[in-house]
Amino acid sequence: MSEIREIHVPDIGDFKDLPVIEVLVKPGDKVAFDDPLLTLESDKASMDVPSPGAGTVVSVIIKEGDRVSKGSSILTLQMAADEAPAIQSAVAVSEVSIKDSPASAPVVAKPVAPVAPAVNASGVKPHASPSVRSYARKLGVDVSKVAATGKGGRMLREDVERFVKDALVRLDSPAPRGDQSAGLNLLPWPDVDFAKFGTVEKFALSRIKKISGANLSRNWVMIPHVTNNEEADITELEAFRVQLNKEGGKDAIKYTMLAFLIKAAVASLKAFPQFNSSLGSEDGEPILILKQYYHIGFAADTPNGLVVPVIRDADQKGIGQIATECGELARKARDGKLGPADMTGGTFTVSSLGGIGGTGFTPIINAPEVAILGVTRAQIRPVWDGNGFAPRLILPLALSWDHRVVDGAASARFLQHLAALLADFRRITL
Ligand code: CAO
Repeated sequence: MSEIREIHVPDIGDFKDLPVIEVLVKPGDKVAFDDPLLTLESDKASMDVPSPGAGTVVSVIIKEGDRVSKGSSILTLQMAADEAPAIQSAVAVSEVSIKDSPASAPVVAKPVAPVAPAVNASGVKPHASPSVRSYARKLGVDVSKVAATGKGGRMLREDVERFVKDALVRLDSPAPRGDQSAGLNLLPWPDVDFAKFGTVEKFALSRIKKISGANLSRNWVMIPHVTNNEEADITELEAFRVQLNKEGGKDAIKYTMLAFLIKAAVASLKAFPQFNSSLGSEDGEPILILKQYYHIGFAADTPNGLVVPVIRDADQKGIGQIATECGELARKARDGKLGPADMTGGTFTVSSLGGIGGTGFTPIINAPEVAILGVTRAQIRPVWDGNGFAPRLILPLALSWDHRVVDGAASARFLQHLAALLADFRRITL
């Protein structure tokens, strides 16, 4: 025996006429008790309305953009007869909780962008549709541990799949790269209602920011980073670059400092091959994989976030070709047109903030690479030449390196070598 029941918005405290920002179910979906049916947004937080019972959605009455208050019709649900009492108890629960705290469960509030683990650590339910929850249940995945990357922090089927894949990779990864979960046992992320302290605006993170953020966090936490600093006198090199650009005709190449840096980085990697490597493992033993190719990534700032396109076989290319390819890849990056092939296989990265400014920074290693060169703005400085001070153009360099693979002495030598090449580019031919 089953019966069809109309489900209504429960008591949502003092809130009235709240906009529906997302409907999470469609006719035919099976929902369990407490699965979220729709998301409402108040001026303080967004909140999920949970299902008061288990059943199959027959029809959805509400749509995105509608405004609702207590008692508004949401949908009709076909329920087993013995589910009917659950409806009453669920509404009763929501009334109590809402009165206690208008921004908490069971109408689940999300005052901050809900990247799932951080939010869940603070006790807020993950934001996933019934079908995603049921998929996760089928795979034995605890949704509270899955990082959500969908619109508005919603959990996608792909998030569950990524979680499973990562878990399998962790199982397969033996000791050298350590405990992949890092076992940090950290405090939960502070769950602050910022709107309590002043006006705020909320924005979803771009796809690039979500992906690069997750990668940067892992790299920062798992790699023992050290950064060495050095200065290169690029007075002559800059004069040469300016001269080359002056000589060029209408369709001439624009020689950039970045292209010279990539070429000099390749020569330094050849002299110090451990900087062009990755950690790996074979038969359960840690190994170092030295690469005999030189694919150099460069950080490119785009309106949607940071990306790292890769110049392939930079050792086999002239500075003009490198400059041209960097220009093309940077344009593609800004237009959001980089494909996976443009961004994979890098062996070392150059991150140049020289065109923007700064005197130094600590770049984060782009794993599985083991080092990254950070460059900031060159400035004219008085440099003692033995007789007096001469104005010289000095370029600050920062090299972050993985202390599991290289050490401070090697890094200081690498930077000295690089600085010497930049100071006198003829050395690159030696
Ligand atoms: N010192 C002084 N001036 C510099 C310089 C330096 N180190 N590097 C570049 N400049 C100058 C250039 O000469 C250029 O001037 P001209 O047009 O007169 O020649 C001007 O700054 C602009 O350069 P640019 O930054 O547009 O070009 P680029 O080739 O140096 O850099 C790119 C290209 C893609 C690296 C850059 O656009 C970019 O995205 N940089 C940001 C990278 C980043 O975000 N890194 C941080 C990662 S960690 O979050």
